[in-house]
Amino acid sequence: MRIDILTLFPQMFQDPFSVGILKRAIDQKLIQVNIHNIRDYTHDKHHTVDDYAYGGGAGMVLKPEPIFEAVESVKSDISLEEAKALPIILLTPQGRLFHQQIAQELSGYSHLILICGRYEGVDERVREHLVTEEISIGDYVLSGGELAAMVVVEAVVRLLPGVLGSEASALDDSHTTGLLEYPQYTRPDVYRGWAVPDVLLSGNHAQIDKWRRHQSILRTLKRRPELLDKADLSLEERQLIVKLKEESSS
Ligand code: 9D3
Repeated sequence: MRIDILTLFPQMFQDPFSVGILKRAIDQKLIQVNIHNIRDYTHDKHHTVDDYAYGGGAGMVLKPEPIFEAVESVKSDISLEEAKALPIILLTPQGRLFHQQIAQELSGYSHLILICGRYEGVDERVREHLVTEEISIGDYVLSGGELAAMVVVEAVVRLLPGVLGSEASALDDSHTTGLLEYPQYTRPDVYRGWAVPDVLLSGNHAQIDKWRRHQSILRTLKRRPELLDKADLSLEERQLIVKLKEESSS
Protein backbone atom coordinates (compact mmCIF):
# COMPACT_ATOMS: atom_id res chain seq x y z
CA MET A 1 0.00 0.00 0.00
CA ARG A 2 1.15 3.49 -0.85
CA ILE A 3 0.13 6.30 1.51
CA ASP A 4 0.60 9.98 0.66
CA ILE A 5 0.07 12.48 3.48
CA LEU A 6 -0.38 16.20 2.84
CA THR A 7 0.46 18.41 5.81
CA LEU A 8 1.86 21.76 6.90
CA PHE A 9 3.89 19.99 9.61
CA PRO A 10 5.86 17.14 7.99
CA GLN A 11 8.20 16.96 11.02
CA MET A 12 5.30 15.61 13.11
CA PHE A 13 5.44 12.38 11.11
CA GLN A 14 9.14 11.61 11.64
CA ASP A 15 9.16 9.65 14.89
CA PRO A 16 5.83 7.79 14.67
CA PHE A 17 6.90 6.20 11.39
CA SER A 18 10.39 5.34 12.57
CA VAL A 19 9.49 2.89 15.34
CA GLY A 20 7.57 -0.34 15.85
CA ILE A 21 5.11 -1.85 13.43
CA LEU A 22 5.08 1.11 11.04
CA LYS A 23 8.86 1.12 10.72
CA ARG A 24 8.91 -2.62 10.09
CA ALA A 25 6.15 -2.34 7.48
CA ILE A 26 8.14 0.35 5.68
CA ASP A 27 11.43 -1.57 5.92
CA GLN A 28 9.75 -4.69 4.54
CA LYS A 29 8.26 -2.59 1.73
CA LEU A 30 4.74 -3.60 2.71
CA ILE A 31 3.91 0.11 2.75
CA GLN A 32 5.43 3.21 1.22
CA VAL A 33 4.68 6.45 3.07
CA ASN A 34 5.31 9.82 1.42
CA ILE A 35 4.93 13.00 3.43
CA HIS A 36 4.29 16.16 1.40
CA ASN A 37 4.55 19.68 2.72
CA ILE A 38 1.53 21.60 1.41
CA ARG A 39 3.68 24.74 1.54
CA ASP A 40 5.88 23.32 -1.21
CA TYR A 41 2.95 23.66 -3.61
CA THR A 42 2.58 27.42 -3.24
CA HIS A 43 3.92 29.80 -5.88
CA ASP A 44 4.00 33.19 -4.17
CA LYS A 45 7.00 34.76 -2.49
CA HIS A 46 5.66 34.18 1.03
CA HIS A 47 4.49 30.59 0.43
CA THR A 48 0.99 31.48 1.58
CA VAL A 49 -1.13 28.49 2.55
CA ASP A 50 -4.00 30.22 4.37
CA ASP A 51 -6.14 33.33 4.10
CA TYR A 52 -9.02 35.16 5.78
CA ALA A 53 -12.49 33.66 5.56
CA TYR A 54 -14.87 35.30 3.09
CA GLY A 55 -17.72 36.74 5.11
CA GLY A 56 -15.48 37.39 8.07
CA GLY A 57 -15.02 35.60 11.36
CA ALA A 58 -12.03 34.63 13.43
CA GLY A 59 -9.34 32.36 12.12
CA MET A 60 -7.74 31.48 8.84
CA VAL A 61 -8.82 29.03 6.17
CA LEU A 62 -6.50 26.81 4.13
CA LYS A 63 -6.39 27.99 0.52
CA PRO A 64 -7.51 25.53 -2.15
CA GLU A 65 -4.69 25.91 -4.70
CA PRO A 66 -1.76 24.28 -2.86
CA ILE A 67 -3.95 21.37 -1.75
CA PHE A 68 -5.29 20.70 -5.26
CA GLU A 69 -1.80 20.95 -6.69
CA ALA A 70 -0.29 18.63 -4.11
CA VAL A 71 -2.96 16.00 -4.85
CA GLU A 72 -2.51 16.45 -8.59
CA SER A 73 1.22 15.98 -8.18
CA VAL A 74 0.63 12.64 -6.42
CA LYS A 75 -1.86 11.61 -9.11
CA SER A 76 0.61 12.49 -11.84
CA ASP A 77 2.73 9.44 -11.09
CA ILE A 78 -0.10 6.89 -11.16
CA SER A 79 -2.33 5.64 -13.98
CA LEU A 80 -5.74 7.17 -14.69
CA GLU A 81 -7.31 3.87 -13.65
CA GLU A 82 -5.53 3.92 -10.29
CA ALA A 83 -6.41 7.57 -9.80
CA LYS A 84 -10.12 6.82 -10.27
CA ALA A 85 -10.22 4.36 -7.35
CA LEU A 86 -7.99 6.44 -5.10
CA PRO A 87 -9.55 7.58 -1.80
CA ILE A 88 -8.66 11.18 -0.99
CA ILE A 89 -9.37 11.53 2.69
CA LEU A 90 -9.67 14.80 4.59
CA LEU A 91 -9.11 14.58 8.34
CA THR A 92 -11.63 16.99 9.83
CA PRO A 93 -13.80 17.35 12.94
CA GLN A 94 -16.86 17.21 10.66
CA GLY A 95 -15.95 13.83 9.18
CA ARG A 96 -17.35 10.34 9.65
CA LEU A 97 -16.34 8.98 13.04
CA PHE A 98 -13.42 6.59 12.56
CA HIS A 99 -13.75 3.02 13.78
CA GLN A 100 -12.39 -0.47 13.08
CA GLN A 101 -14.75 -1.15 10.19
CA ILE A 102 -13.54 1.96 8.35
CA ALA A 103 -9.94 0.84 8.97
CA GLN A 104 -10.92 -2.53 7.48
CA GLU A 105 -12.48 -0.83 4.48
CA LEU A 106 -9.45 1.40 3.85
CA SER A 107 -7.06 -1.55 4.18
CA GLY A 108 -8.54 -2.88 0.92
CA TYR A 109 -7.05 -0.07 -1.18
CA SER A 110 -3.58 -0.11 -2.69
CA HIS A 111 -3.16 3.66 -2.31
CA LEU A 112 -4.53 6.36 0.03
CA ILE A 113 -4.14 10.13 0.17
CA LEU A 114 -4.64 11.78 3.56
CA ILE A 115 -5.03 15.56 3.82
CA CYS A 116 -4.41 17.12 7.23
CA GLY A 117 -6.33 20.30 7.90
CA ARG A 118 -5.03 23.08 10.15
CA TYR A 119 -6.31 26.48 11.28
CA GLU A 120 -10.08 26.91 11.34
CA GLY A 121 -10.57 24.70 8.32
CA VAL A 122 -10.19 24.10 4.64
CA ASP A 123 -11.78 25.93 1.71
CA GLU A 124 -15.07 24.15 0.97
CA ARG A 125 -14.12 23.58 -2.69
CA VAL A 126 -11.49 21.11 -1.49
CA ARG A 127 -14.22 18.99 0.09
CA GLU A 128 -16.61 19.40 -2.81
CA HIS A 129 -14.30 18.80 -5.75
CA LEU A 130 -11.25 16.93 -4.50
CA VAL A 131 -11.92 14.95 -1.35
CA THR A 132 -13.76 11.62 -1.56
CA GLU A 133 -14.30 11.15 2.18
CA GLU A 134 -13.95 12.99 5.45
CA ILE A 135 -12.89 11.35 8.69
CA SER A 136 -12.88 12.49 12.34
CA ILE A 137 -11.23 10.38 15.06
CA GLY A 138 -13.54 11.52 17.86
CA ASP A 139 -15.41 14.28 19.57
CA TYR A 140 -12.55 16.29 21.04
CA VAL A 141 -10.65 19.27 19.69
CA LEU A 142 -7.22 18.72 18.14
CA SER A 143 -5.11 21.45 16.57
CA GLY A 144 -5.05 19.82 13.16
CA GLY A 145 -5.45 16.59 11.26
CA GLU A 146 -1.89 15.27 11.70
CA LEU A 147 -2.38 13.12 14.78
CA ALA A 148 -5.68 11.91 13.35
CA ALA A 149 -3.90 10.88 10.13
CA MET A 150 -1.37 8.89 12.17
CA VAL A 151 -4.19 7.14 14.02
CA VAL A 152 -5.81 6.18 10.72
CA VAL A 153 -2.52 4.99 9.21
CA GLU A 154 -1.64 2.86 12.22
CA ALA A 155 -5.08 1.27 12.39
CA VAL A 156 -5.09 0.52 8.64
CA VAL A 157 -1.51 -0.72 8.30
CA ARG A 158 -1.90 -3.28 11.10
CA LEU A 159 -4.56 -4.95 8.97
CA LEU A 160 -2.38 -5.41 5.88
CA PRO A 161 -1.24 -8.97 5.18
CA GLY A 162 2.22 -9.65 6.60
CA VAL A 163 2.44 -6.56 8.79
CA LEU A 164 1.74 -8.13 12.17
CA GLY A 165 4.05 -11.08 11.57
CA SER A 166 4.39 -13.23 14.67
CA GLU A 167 2.25 -10.97 16.85
CA ALA A 168 -1.35 -11.88 17.60
CA SER A 169 -3.52 -11.93 14.52
CA ALA A 170 -5.50 -8.79 13.81
CA LEU A 171 -8.61 -10.97 13.75
CA ASP A 172 -8.23 -11.71 17.48
CA ASP A 173 -8.41 -8.06 18.43
CA SER A 174 -11.24 -7.19 20.77
CA HIS A 175 -12.70 -4.74 18.31
CA THR A 176 -13.31 -7.50 15.81
CA THR A 177 -14.75 -9.99 18.35
CA GLY A 178 -16.96 -7.15 19.54
CA LEU A 179 -16.02 -7.58 23.23
CA LEU A 180 -13.51 -5.82 25.45
CA GLU A 181 -10.47 -7.80 26.48
CA TYR A 182 -10.31 -9.91 29.62
CA PRO A 183 -7.90 -9.00 32.48
CA GLN A 184 -4.32 -10.14 31.92
CA TYR A 185 -1.60 -11.01 34.41
CA THR A 186 2.05 -11.97 34.34
CA ARG A 187 4.61 -12.86 37.03
CA PRO A 188 4.90 -12.53 39.97
CA ASP A 189 1.83 -14.51 41.05
CA VAL A 190 1.56 -12.31 44.14
CA TYR A 191 2.58 -8.64 43.92
CA ARG A 192 2.31 -6.46 47.04
CA GLY A 193 -0.18 -8.97 48.37
CA TRP A 194 -2.36 -8.85 45.24
CA ALA A 195 -2.75 -12.35 43.88
CA VAL A 196 -3.38 -13.47 40.32
CA PRO A 197 -6.79 -15.24 40.07
CA ASP A 198 -6.35 -18.94 40.95
CA VAL A 199 -8.00 -20.19 37.78
CA LEU A 200 -5.15 -18.76 35.66
CA LEU A 201 -2.60 -20.84 37.59
CA SER A 202 -4.72 -24.00 37.44
CA GLY A 203 -3.49 -25.25 34.06
CA ASN A 204 -7.10 -26.11 33.21
CA HIS A 205 -7.45 -24.50 29.81
CA ALA A 206 -11.15 -25.12 29.38
CA GLN A 207 -11.75 -23.35 32.71
CA ILE A 208 -9.37 -20.54 31.77
CA ASP A 209 -11.11 -19.94 28.43
CA LYS A 210 -14.47 -19.90 30.20
CA TRP A 211 -13.24 -17.45 32.85
CA ARG A 212 -11.75 -15.13 30.24
CA ARG A 213 -14.89 -15.15 28.12
CA HIS A 214 -16.96 -14.38 31.22
CA GLN A 215 -14.64 -11.53 32.22
CA SER A 216 -14.81 -10.07 28.70
CA ILE A 217 -18.59 -10.10 28.79
CA LEU A 218 -18.76 -8.62 32.31
CA ARG A 219 -16.29 -5.88 31.47
CA THR A 220 -18.10 -5.02 28.24
CA LEU A 221 -21.43 -4.92 30.07
CA LYS A 222 -20.02 -2.53 32.68
CA ARG A 223 -17.96 -0.22 30.46
CA ARG A 224 -19.31 -0.41 26.92
CA PRO A 225 -22.78 -1.99 27.08
CA GLU A 226 -23.65 -0.70 23.60
CA LEU A 227 -21.02 -3.07 22.14
CA LEU A 228 -22.99 -6.11 23.30
CA ASP A 229 -25.73 -5.54 20.72
CA LYS A 230 -23.36 -6.34 17.87
CA ALA A 231 -21.06 -8.81 19.71
CA ASP A 232 -20.82 -12.43 18.67
CA LEU A 233 -22.52 -14.14 21.65
CA SER A 234 -24.14 -17.53 22.20
CA LEU A 235 -27.73 -17.88 23.36
CA GLU A 236 -26.48 -18.84 26.86
CA GLU A 237 -24.28 -15.75 26.95
CA ARG A 238 -27.21 -13.53 25.94
CA GLN A 239 -29.27 -15.10 28.73
CA LEU A 240 -26.45 -14.54 31.22
CA ILE A 241 -26.40 -10.86 30.26
CA VAL A 242 -30.14 -10.55 30.78
CA LYS A 243 -29.69 -12.12 34.23
CA LEU A 244 -26.76 -9.83 35.15
CA LYS A 245 -28.73 -6.76 34.05
CA GLU A 246 -31.68 -7.87 36.22
CA GLU A 247 -29.40 -8.38 39.22
CA SER A 248 -27.79 -4.95 38.86
CA SER A 249 -31.14 -3.18 38.56
CA SER A 250 -32.68 -4.83 41.62
C1 9D3 B 1 -11.77 25.35 18.04
C2 9D3 B 1 -12.04 25.52 16.61
N1 9D3 B 1 -13.27 24.81 16.25
C3 9D3 B 1 -14.41 25.71 16.41
C4 9D3 B 1 -14.90 26.45 15.25
C5 9D3 B 1 -13.19 24.23 14.92
C6 9D3 B 1 -12.02 23.37 14.71
C7 9D3 B 1 -11.26 23.54 13.57
C8 9D3 B 1 -10.16 22.74 13.35
C9 9D3 B 1 -11.65 22.39 15.61
C10 9D3 B 1 -10.53 21.58 15.39
C11 9D3 B 1 -9.78 21.78 14.26
C12 9D3 B 1 -8.59 20.94 14.00
N2 9D3 B 1 -8.90 19.52 14.09
C13 9D3 B 1 -8.78 18.72 13.07
O1 9D3 B 1 -8.32 19.12 12.03
C14 9D3 B 1 -9.18 17.33 13.20
C15 9D3 B 1 -9.81 16.62 14.27
C16 9D3 B 1 -10.23 17.02 15.58
O2 9D3 B 1 -10.06 18.16 16.03
N3 9D3 B 1 -10.83 16.08 16.36
C17 9D3 B 1 -11.04 14.80 15.95
N4 9D3 B 1 -10.67 14.38 14.76
C18 9D3 B 1 -10.06 15.29 13.94
S1 9D3 B 1 -9.56 14.96 12.39
C19 9D3 B 1 -8.98 16.48 12.14
